[in-house]
Amino acid sequence: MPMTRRLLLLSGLGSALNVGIILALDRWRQAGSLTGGDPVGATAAVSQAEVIIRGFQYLPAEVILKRGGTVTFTNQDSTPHTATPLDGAQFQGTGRLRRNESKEVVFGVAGIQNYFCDIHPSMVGRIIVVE
Ligand SMILES: [Cu+2]
Repeated sequence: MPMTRRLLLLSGLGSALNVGIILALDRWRQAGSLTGGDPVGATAAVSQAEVIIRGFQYLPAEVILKRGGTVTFTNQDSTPHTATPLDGAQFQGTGRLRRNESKEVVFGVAGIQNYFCDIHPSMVGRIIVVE
């Protein structure tokens, strides 16, 4: 039955293409927004991370952290900045960091913890806390 076989082949190709597209999208998303490793999952998660504040930006703007891990925020700008919980994020903000000041913050709650600078609200970042 050549016709059936061809249909099966086509539908097989279709799903292979779909998988390819999904993988490509994941890679694209990863390249655009994440620091590296798997887009989700504990393999990419670290227990300690550094976020540098420089040029009115959080570098990196996104960190994948194990629950209970710590992030050290350091301000390298001459202007003061903060990392303040946004959208109900659950962690203790840094308060005002002056030039070359650092603050270590513990992230004890899993989930996407968004933050911003309450002096310059267009500055935003996020810590993705995983189990
Ligand atoms: Cu700021």
